[in-house]
Amino acid sequence: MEDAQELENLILKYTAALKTLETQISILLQDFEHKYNYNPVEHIKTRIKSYDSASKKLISKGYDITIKNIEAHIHDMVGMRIVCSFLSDVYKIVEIIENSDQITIHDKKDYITNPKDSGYSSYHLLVYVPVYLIDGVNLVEAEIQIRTVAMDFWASLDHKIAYKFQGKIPEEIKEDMQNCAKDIHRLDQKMLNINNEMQIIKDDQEII
Ligand code: 0O2
Repeated sequence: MEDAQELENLILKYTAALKTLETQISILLQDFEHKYNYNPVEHIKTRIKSYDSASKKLISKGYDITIKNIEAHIHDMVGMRIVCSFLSDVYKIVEIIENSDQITIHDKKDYITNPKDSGYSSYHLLVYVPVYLIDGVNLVEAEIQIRTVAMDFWASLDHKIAYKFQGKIPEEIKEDMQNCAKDIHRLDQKMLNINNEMQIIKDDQEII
């Protein structure tokens, strides 16, 4: 019973953290769009990790399933995914969040410069979100994944094809997925270059 109460308290904290993060990010992005007349974001998804998924992750990390272990060892209970248009937008968004006084970054994982062995590519920020409850301020961990639409396409399909599979994945399938990830990276570079070229053309032809 005590555990059920503890879990409810934790979920309340995570829900509050997610709402706070959504508000903070949305204000930062609105301000950016207003100042630079440019919206780097295609879409944003948020979620609180389910108890089942957190339990599986604890087991895979070698921990017992307890509320304390969820708090201590699952760093992405609160998750936000920002999907943007171009490669350069990923770094723009990282910079916007880095410059925000309200969100404290405690770790960064640049899986774009250094993709994971699977081919997975994305930029992760691990942040603390301040949540004000009646007993005071709590710093709640959250993970922000920032990636292009192309990276999101690969990651979403990989989630279904291979990532969650608990058996042995044949080497040729792993290689196929890595090659798809390389193709995705090439496409991202190409689309960025095309956009940069078009930007020059648009600037030249801008009617004053
Ligand atoms: P789900 O179901 O997407 O939430 P650590 O933070 O170091 O304790 P963690 O959390 O494994 O350990 O860190 P990591 O490796 O940075 O991965 C965090 C999340 O990135 C994963 O969360 C996935 O969402 C995503 N991810 C990482 N590697 C891959 C991959 O190879 N393929 C895909 N599709 N996604 C990946 P979860 O909880 O594992 O999964």
